[in-house]
Amino acid sequence: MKDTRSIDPTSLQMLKVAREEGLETAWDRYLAQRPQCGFGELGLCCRNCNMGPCRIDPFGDGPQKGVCGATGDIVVARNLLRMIAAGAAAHSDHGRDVTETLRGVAAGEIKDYTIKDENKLKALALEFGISTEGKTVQEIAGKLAEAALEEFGTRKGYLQAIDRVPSKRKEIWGKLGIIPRGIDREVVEAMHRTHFGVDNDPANLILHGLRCSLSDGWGGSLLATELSDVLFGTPRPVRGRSNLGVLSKEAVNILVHGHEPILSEMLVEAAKDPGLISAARAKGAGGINLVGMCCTGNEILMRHGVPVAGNFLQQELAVITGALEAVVVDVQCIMPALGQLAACYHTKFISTSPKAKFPGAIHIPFNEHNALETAREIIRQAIENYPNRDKNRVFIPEETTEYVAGFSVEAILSALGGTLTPLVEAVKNNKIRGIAALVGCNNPKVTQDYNHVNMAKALIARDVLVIETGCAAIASAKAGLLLPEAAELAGAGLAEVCRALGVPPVLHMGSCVDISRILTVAAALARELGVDIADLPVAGAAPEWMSEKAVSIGAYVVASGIFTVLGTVLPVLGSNVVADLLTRQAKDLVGGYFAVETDPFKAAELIIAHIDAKRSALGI
Ligand code: CUV
Ligand code: SF4
Repeated sequence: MKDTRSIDPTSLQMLKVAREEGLETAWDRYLAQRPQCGFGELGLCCRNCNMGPCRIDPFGDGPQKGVCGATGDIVVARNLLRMIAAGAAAHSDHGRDVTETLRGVAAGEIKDYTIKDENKLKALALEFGISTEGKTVQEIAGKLAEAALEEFGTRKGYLQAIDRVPSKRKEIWGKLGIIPRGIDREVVEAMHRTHFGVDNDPANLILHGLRCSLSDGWGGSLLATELSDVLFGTPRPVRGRSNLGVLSKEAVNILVHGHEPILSEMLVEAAKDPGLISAARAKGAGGINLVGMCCTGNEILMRHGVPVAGNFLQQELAVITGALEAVVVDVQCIMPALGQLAACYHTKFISTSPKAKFPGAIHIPFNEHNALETAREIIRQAIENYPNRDKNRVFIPEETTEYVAGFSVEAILSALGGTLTPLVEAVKNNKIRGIAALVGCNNPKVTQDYNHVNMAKALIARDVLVIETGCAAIASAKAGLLLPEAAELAGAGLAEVCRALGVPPVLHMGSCVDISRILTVAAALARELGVDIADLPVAGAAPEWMSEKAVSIGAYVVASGIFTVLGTVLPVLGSNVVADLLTRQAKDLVGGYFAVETDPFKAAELIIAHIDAKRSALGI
């Protein structure tokens, strides 16, 4: 029987090994959870106070109200707002850590990082109204970091990057009262409103959800991206290799998994240390092989072309190769299962963030102040561990696929010769039909990568330029869609543009926080055309999403005016009111709205229909 858990050949091979070895993975645990709780699936279960837990009967036979009188609509809306708040908090706290690092570097307290992109620093300073004249780079960085930290609790009443959007968009947000006032504030208010006995109006709750998500997209995530570029360099097109085959039989394999480039950048640096490389050789290894996974993988593949071992559902599979000396993690998307699994091998599972500890992990606290030394220590431990590798238990799949990544906004502009005009022209004359942003995770509810890859292929074949981030982009890397040669899979118009520019039809724009790059491009395109973001032939999709961060992303993309297709069902179907708000009324309120479509081919059709409608409304 065909194994439908993944379309990735390496995943399928590793799942076989897992079965032979009697090891469980997320797929097994997912099966064990089935059937999953119907109340939870519909969003109808509430634990917000201790008169509960309460659940609302979706069939109308059982209770229709919680102990407090909350209806299904209220419960669903509150639960959704909490998901958005958690997602926004995760992205924004990442943004805060990057901002704090910039502040420390500027103050001379943090010595292991430098400022790699002075131009970007100055451009951002200008945006924040900081004069650069007569100031040193350190001084500008200090002022910018202060201004950025201020965004988290700003009293000026709106976030700086809101100025990037066309005025029409700002008006829409203003009228609805959803201009985010401060990053932390919106998350705190979401928690307040969902506390017992506060906001019990579904529409009011959802509107605040949009505001909270905007503080992520145009706030926390945006700062994470922009200030990471300042500190670590703005990505440029770079070639690398992807999939589990990037693990080496001979070298010390270190997998870095999680999200913040603060850790991964230093590991990249330390892995080049000649002293450590000879230490690895002294242990009989061929060298040090640092590889990435998930979004931290995206961060270092965007900036350094570091090999990426896989996306979300491959984290356990990487351990099962038996070839990992260490899995090093910081925050987000790290399965707690890794501890027990690593213990079945010689693999050391190393946690580094005070915010994220795991059973079975060795904790090596990483902070910006002793970053390089800690990174070296982590690599040393991995090297020490190399002789413990049981060569008889090593199985590394052979497949690797090359990718070209690194498409920051700046890189796209420079590929276009400095302005967006050629892109706008290509859209106007229908060589490019429109643009679709495919983002988000893997989820064992979906055959791994099946939705990502098939949607991307279906879209490029119809001349839709696809831009990607996160695990979606890694799926495309593995499928060979991030290569300029993939232009042959594109429609004639898109293929012509790709060949002329030497770019792939699917552009990798980075990690999940880098969806802020996508927002920036969308805003700039709208300005160039003199229209609102909602008028653009542009759509979004999260074909295999699983995390609360993805919910926040979906919400800010929709709130920014962009139609978005979800490939797994959002837990809101227990409320017609909330479902209708998200999939219909949102269109009139903010221009963007959600659709749910689990079939990637049908999802692509939805996007194409949307793009075509927007084209004819623009008269192009
Ligand atoms: Ni942040 S959020 S599984 S790593 S994209 Fe990948 Fe991306 Fe989802 Fe996580
Ligand atoms: Fe039940 Fe209302 Fe308490 Fe929720 S807030 S647990 S619905 S009583």
